[in-house]
Amino acid sequence: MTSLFPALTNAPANRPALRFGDRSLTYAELATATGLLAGSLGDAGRVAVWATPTLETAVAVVAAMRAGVPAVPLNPKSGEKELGHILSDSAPSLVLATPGDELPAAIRDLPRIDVTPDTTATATATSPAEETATDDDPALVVYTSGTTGPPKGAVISRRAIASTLDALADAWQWTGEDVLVHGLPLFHVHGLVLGILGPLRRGGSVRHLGRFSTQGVTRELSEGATMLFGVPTMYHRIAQSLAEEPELAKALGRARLLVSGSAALPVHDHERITAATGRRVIERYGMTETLMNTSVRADGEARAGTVGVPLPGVDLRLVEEDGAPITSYDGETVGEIQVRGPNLFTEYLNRPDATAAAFTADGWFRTGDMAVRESDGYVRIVGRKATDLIKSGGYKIGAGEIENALLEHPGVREAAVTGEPDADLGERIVAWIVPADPQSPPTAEELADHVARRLAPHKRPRVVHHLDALPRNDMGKIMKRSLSHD
Ligand code: MCA
Ligand code: AMP
Repeated sequence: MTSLFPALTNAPANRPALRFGDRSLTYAELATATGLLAGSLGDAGRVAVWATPTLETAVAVVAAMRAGVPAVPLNPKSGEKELGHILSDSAPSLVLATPGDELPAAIRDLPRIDVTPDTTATATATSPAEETATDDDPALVVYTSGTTGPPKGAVISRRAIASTLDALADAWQWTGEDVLVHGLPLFHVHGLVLGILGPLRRGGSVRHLGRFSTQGVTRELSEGATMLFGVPTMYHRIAQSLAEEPELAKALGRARLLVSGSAALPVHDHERITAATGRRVIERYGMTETLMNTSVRADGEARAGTVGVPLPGVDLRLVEEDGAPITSYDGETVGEIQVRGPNLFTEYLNRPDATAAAFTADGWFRTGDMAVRESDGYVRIVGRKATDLIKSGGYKIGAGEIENALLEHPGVREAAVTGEPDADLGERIVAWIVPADPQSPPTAEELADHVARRLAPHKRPRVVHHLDALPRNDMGKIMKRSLSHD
C-alpha cells in the first residue's frame, strides 16, 4: 500500500512534525530518525513499545509502521499482572524504550532497543518494507478491557488507521496546516492514533503536553495550535478553571476545533465552555475495535449531547434486542449501535471465540453502546449494554478484572465492583467487599494500592464499602443493581 505518512517525503523538510516540551522533530528529522530505527527492526515479528508520553514513543511507533512490524503500546504504569498477561499474549520479540527508563522485571528479559532519535545521519526517507506492506497487515495491537477476564489485544490494520484518519480529515477539514495540542496517554487509540498518527498523516504537527494541564492548553493555543483533543475529564477541568484563568478562555476562543471523545461530555460542561469562549466542543464517537465511527462535522451543527453522524465509509445501524434493525429516526427508539467499514479491527489476538462473538452473523460489529438517532441522522448515545464496563477518566475498565484482582488480596473474601457517577471522571470505581476478617478489614488505600500494583493505577477503586455479605439471587449471582451507594 502507499505510505501511511506521505508527508515524511512530501512535506517541506523544516516543517515541524512533533514537539514534546522543548524537544521537537521536523519532518526531515522524523523521516531520518524513523528510517534508521525501522531499518534496525528488520522482521522483528511484533515489538512492544514502552509508551511513555515522549518523543521516543512517537518515533518508535512510526518506525515500527515504516518497518511493517506491528507495535504493541504498553501502559508504562501497568502492574505486574496486566503486563504479564499482555506480554505473554502478544509475545513481542523486543521492546522499544526511552533511554534511561527503568523497565519492570516482567519485561526486562526482552531484548531492548533504546530509541535515540538520530537526525544527523542520512537515512532513506522511504522504507522498502513500507512499500511492500499491504492494507491488511497489522499495524498495532492495542489492549482493551472487557467485562470479564484480562484485556484483549485488538489487532488494528494499516487500512483501518488510514481510513479512520482520512475520514476524520473529511469531517474536520483537518489539514497539514493544523497544529494539534493534546496531553493524552500514548498507549490507547485516542492519544496515539488520533493524536500522533493523525497529524503526521496530514503533514501537520502535534505538540504533546507531557501531561494534561489547563496552563499547557492555554500556552499552546495562544502560540499557534489550532486543535485540541481531550477526554471529557479534561474538558470538565477546563470548564472548572475558566473562571480563574481568563487566558484559558481567550486561548480556547482562538482554536479552530475543540474535540472531545472516549466518553460522553456532559451538556453542562459543553455549555460552560461555550458560554465562556464562544466555541462549541464537538464530539466524536469511537472504540479501540472500530477506531472512529461518528463525529459532529466541522461544517455541521455542533449539537451538545450528540456524537454527530457516521463518518464517510462507516455503515452504522441501531438494532433491537432481537437483532431487528431500527429504521425510524425518531430520537426515541433505543437500540444497540452496530458498525461495518474499513475502520474496523481485524480480530482479538489469540481469541477467535471473542472475535466471533463480537460480530453478528452478517458481519456487523456489536459495539455494546445504546443510542437513538435524531430525525436528521445525528446519533445520541444513551448508555451501554453491559453494566460491568466502567468508563473512568475516558479509560474503559472491566469490573470483572478488578474483582479478580481484589479477590487475590488475602483480606478479601468476596468482591463486587460497580461504577458510580463522578463529576470529574464521568464514573468512579466502587469496590464492595466482604472482608476475610471482619475485625480487621483491609483499608481502602491498601486495596487501591493493591489494584494499582496488579493492574494499573487508573483501575484502582476510589471508594470501598465493607459488607457482611454480597446480595445474591437464588442462583448465587451477585445482584449489583441492589448495591446501593448510600
Ligand atoms: C494515585 N496514583 C497512584 C495511586 N493513586 N499510583 C499508584 N498507586 C496508587 N494507589 C497516581 C496516578 O498514577 C497518577 O500519576 C496520579 O496519582 C493521579 O492519578 P489520577 O487522579 O487517577 O489521575 P488524573 O491525573 O486525575 O487523570 C485524569 C486524566 C486521565 C488525566 C484525565 O484519566 C487520562 O489521561 N485519561 C485519558 C484516558 C484515555 O486516553 N482514554 C482513551 C481510551 P501521574 O500523575 O504520575 O500520572 S478510549 C479510546 O481510545 C477510544 C478509541 C476513544 O473513543 O477515544
Ligand atoms: P475503548 O474501548 O476504551 O476504546 O472505549 C470505547 C467506548 O468509549 C465506546 O464503546 C463508548 O462507550 C465510549 N465512547 C467513546 N467516545 C464517546 C463519546 N463521544 N460519547 C460517549 N461515549 C463514547
